[in-house]
Amino acid sequence: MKYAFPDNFWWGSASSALQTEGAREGETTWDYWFAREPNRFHNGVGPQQTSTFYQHWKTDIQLLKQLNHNSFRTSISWARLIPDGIGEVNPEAVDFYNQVIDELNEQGITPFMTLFHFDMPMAMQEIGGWENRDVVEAYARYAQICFELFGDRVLHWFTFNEPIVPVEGGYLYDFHYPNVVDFRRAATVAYHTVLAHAKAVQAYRAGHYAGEIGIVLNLTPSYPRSQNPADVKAAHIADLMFNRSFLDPVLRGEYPADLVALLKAYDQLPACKPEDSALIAEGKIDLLGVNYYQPRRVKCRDGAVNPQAPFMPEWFFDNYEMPGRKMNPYRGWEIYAPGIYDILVNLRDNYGNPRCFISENGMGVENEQRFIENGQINDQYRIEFISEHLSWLHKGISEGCNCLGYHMWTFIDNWSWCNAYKNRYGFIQLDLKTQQRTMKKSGEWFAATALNNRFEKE
Ligand code: BGP
Repeated sequence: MKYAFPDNFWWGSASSALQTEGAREGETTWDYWFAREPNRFHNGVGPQQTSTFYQHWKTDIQLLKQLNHNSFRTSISWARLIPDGIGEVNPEAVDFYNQVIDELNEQGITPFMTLFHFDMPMAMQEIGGWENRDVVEAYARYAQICFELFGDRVLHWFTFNEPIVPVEGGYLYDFHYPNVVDFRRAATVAYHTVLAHAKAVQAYRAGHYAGEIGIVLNLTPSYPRSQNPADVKAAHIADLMFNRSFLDPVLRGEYPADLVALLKAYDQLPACKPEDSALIAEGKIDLLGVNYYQPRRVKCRDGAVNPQAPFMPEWFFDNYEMPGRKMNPYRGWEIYAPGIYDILVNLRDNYGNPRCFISENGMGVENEQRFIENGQINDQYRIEFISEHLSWLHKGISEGCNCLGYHMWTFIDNWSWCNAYKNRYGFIQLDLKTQQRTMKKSGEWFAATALNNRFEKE
């Protein structure tokens, strides 16, 4: 089968500031947490040990070129640009981002910029992070500064990357700082993130910049175990909590009524101000980035809830291990390529078919050295993973879905939060000690696919 993609389809990859750049003046929650609990990080490797993009940005952009990228997403580090979150702008950071943006543009690689990719300045966390509305204001100022500094040359902005993840990690499931387990605080963090997003969109519109603004969401389609109404209801609630809690505000300008009713019934709603709903309505986006890694499979709960246990999303469903599911054992995530199509169809049918693109998709694999042949990692599994997902994406486009591109996570193996360098995702292998970069087989495959704007698969 031949799969050809529309003209000007975006081929590229995504990364983030904290995961690639290396140390900076402004401390983030990650630096702070790592200094106190290094054991939380795989092999005790912290956010200082990255793929050194701060030093090697120029040659790394050459590698993007070799991969035939026409677009590339990274993020601006709030803590690098404004070390204490709210005060002076660091001129060295301005120079750095100017150089990166200019070089990308010169090389014909369209820069896509995220404003917040899990990297809260520690000074902002010290005053409560997203629980504090002052941090929402500080973020809005930071966003405005970025638009003013770089908005003439960056035409695709994203307010947040996967904003549900800091909510889950930091306030429900203990895999991000500040390691709180408290649903109401989690809901407050999510709510204030949506307000911060809307304020950034408002500022962008007010500035009449030339480009467009959106958000990147990790959408995990919720599949019920069966069509039994109890299973269907469980999947619906999981969808409300993990997808629609952000998807509806940014595309429809309001929260789903049944999500609000559910949280109200359990006394978990965050404090709202009367003017918030008008602001949220102004946060509607131009472009949606979809990160897709895995589906969510759920069933109704088998047992009763322990009334002493903290209120959790899992009060309403159990996770379901579907027999025969295909797993990525290293990351523990199911691989299910049709999910990408289901997401696009849902956007087409229920959200007015917004402009969107796949902003992350990928496969983290441990110990890839064992696949080295003649000095190169032969990651056939990654080529299969990508081509499977691309074939479903192609089907979505052929049925009218407004999907404009495909970005992989990621271009060079990078630091992955608590997993550090356990699982590798890159098109390019990184030797952490020597910082040597070597293209993997998948990099060559992707470069050819991007160049031809098509690929073939049996
Ligand atoms: C996404 C994040 C990325 C990246 C990727 C891989 O959720 O946007 O920052 O890290 O997942 O996941 P992980 O690093 O957890 O294996």
